[in-house]
Amino acid sequence: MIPGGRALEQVSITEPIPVPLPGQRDSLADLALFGGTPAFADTLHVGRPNIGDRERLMQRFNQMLDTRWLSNGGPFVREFERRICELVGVKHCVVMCNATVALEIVIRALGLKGEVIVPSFTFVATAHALQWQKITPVFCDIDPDTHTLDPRKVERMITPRTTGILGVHLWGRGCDVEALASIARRRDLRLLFDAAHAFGCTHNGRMIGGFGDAEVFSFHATKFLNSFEGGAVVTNDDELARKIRLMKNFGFRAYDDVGYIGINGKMSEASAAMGLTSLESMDEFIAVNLVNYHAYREELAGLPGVSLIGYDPAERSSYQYVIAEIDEAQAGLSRDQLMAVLHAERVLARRYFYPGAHRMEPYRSYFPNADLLLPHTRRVGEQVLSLPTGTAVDRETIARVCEIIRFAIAHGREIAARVGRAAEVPEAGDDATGAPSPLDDDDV
Ligand code: T4K
Repeated sequence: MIPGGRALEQVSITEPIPVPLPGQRDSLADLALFGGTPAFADTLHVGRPNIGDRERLMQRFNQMLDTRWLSNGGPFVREFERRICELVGVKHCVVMCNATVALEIVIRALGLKGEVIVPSFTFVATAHALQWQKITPVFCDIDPDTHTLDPRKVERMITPRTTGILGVHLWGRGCDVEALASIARRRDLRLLFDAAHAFGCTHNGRMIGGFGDAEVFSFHATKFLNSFEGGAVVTNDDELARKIRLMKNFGFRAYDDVGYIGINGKMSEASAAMGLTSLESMDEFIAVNLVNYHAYREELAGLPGVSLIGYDPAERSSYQYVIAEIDEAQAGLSRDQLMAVLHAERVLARRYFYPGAHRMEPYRSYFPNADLLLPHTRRVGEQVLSLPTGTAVDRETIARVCEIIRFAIAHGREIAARVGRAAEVPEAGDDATGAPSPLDDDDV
């Protein structure tokens, strides 16, 4: 229950149920990695969806079925777009089936081609949205403190083929928007932001969504505010919004009249119903995330080699990610070794965004030497660990997760010596997910 808030979905019995670690934790044998009983009976995931008012959602579903309006810009889609415009303070919002397609469409609508400068330290969809259209993602290093594009390095990556900059507001913290806007202005480039992590967040007091030529949100199930699958382009550019609206609907200008090539990027009414219902609980989701974030801070305070990324209290944030950075020299064990410990205990902490898009195919083959220009991407990618939060995680669960982390750090060097560097991260149980299937398409 959130202080002062409406009751959210109770954690169901299928959610992780903590069971006590057996015995004293001063023995390494108590760790599941070395044969002990896992701390959790069921896997604890990063990215468990937040579910708002279930009754209200069912009402909307019934209304949708009664009216038989299921897609193609129905009333829930229009209302969702209106509510996002109000919240973000932008003129236009076009909701879509997911953020990846939204990125692809806005990239095309902006006329980007040739090369676009983008961080490698992001979810691979950011790069794919370019490469899918045969635009070269030019991977630029990040600022190690903010984890977002380093504008000084962006400037150095510009070539005569560059048409745009695609910044990513990671973890809900804005990029250096002002510096990137100044570069884009001076060098006559388009400026676009992947704001998949930044819905409801501010940068220098202004809502993220109104920067650059356009910004793209994600409402994927794992985002703090979800529409099952979903995304949105927000912009203050009338002409761009008009174009995007047509492009996401096959290019139809009117019945039987197609103006140019388009695709099916539409959001369904069911998704919009979920999005609207989630919006109504947004403040509660954020309140839970904030409580969780502070609980992690408190539990991990003073631990050598473990720091949580911070948020400026003057900014609004969704606090949807709890990101720990593990400094091996101080912690005694590496991020991957700590993750192996956690996974064995069924805490499925994630290495977002390891190893960096440039070390995934096809980019690894296209740019085999990109690593040389991305030292901070590499280091941060090897240190960052995303910890479970959201409404499926309570204070007691966080205390137990942190207890494992504290124990692992206290025995860092011993664990490291036993596990070794090449240790495989064990599967977190039969419900573990996320192993991508190998690429079989070398066409893009
Ligand atoms: N740009 C950025 C910066 C992004 O982070 C993303 C998406 C995008 C663009 C593209 O947005 P979309 O096109 O997706 O709208 C997940 C999400 O699939 C992805 O949307 C998200 N970023 C990324 C950060 O995380 P994985 O590979 O971690 O997914 P997966 O299946 O491992 O799920 C994460 C955890 O959540 C799992 O441990 C299980 C749990 N889960 C997941 C789902 C879907 C649930 O408990 N219930 C669920 O329904 O990518």
